[in-house]
Amino acid sequence: MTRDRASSGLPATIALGSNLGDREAILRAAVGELGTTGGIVVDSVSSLYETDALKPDGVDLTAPAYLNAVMTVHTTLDPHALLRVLNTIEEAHDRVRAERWGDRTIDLDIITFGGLQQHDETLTLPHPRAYERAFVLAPWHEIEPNAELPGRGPIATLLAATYESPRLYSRWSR
Ligand code: A4P
Ligand code: MG
Repeated sequence: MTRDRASSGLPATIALGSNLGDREAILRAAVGELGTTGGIVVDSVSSLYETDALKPDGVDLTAPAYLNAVMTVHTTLDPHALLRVLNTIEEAHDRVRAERWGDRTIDLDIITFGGLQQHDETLTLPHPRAYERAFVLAPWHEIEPNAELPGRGPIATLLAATYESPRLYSRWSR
């Protein structure tokens, strides 16, 4: 897929997270794998940020810290096909689903897909919890400061309302 052909697709925002294994190597590999997938062109990748693990009961400082990042792409895939690609990459990196928000080698979420707002049993767009998560909003803001989350507004405003402070871990370099 050439850049021109995929650029005729829709923009999407993808969040990456890892708190098990060689977190940085896993996230860098996943970005590479997405970039070589037909129908996807990577536009931009944020720095890596280290963030405290958020569990259903709140921040868990005893759990391994996450590395989080956000990337923007253009894709000619439909949203469910993009989710299947993300799930395949997660499985290739030994993602185990044992508990909700459990520790994981990798999590790949679709944050936005064009301006779509939709919900079915496998996919909710935009991601329903992105609006309140500094570990999504801070890296996204780094690469797209004027972005808006459909139905929620400017991400700069949303980020200012969060309490956590993601720590810059390493800049992205290809
Ligand atoms: N699904 C629905 N919508 C989407 C979407 N937009 N993108 C479905 C991706 N998946 C979507 O996800 C559960 C189901 O969500 C999937 O079957 C998919 O069809 P999962 O990856 O299997 O499990 P999960 O990630 O544990 O569930 P959940 O509720 O999506 O978790 P979240 O909200 O993504 O939170 N703390 C830090 N510091 N950093 C993190 O990155 N991530 C989580 C996961 C918790 N705490 C964290 C972090
Ligand atoms: Mg997920």
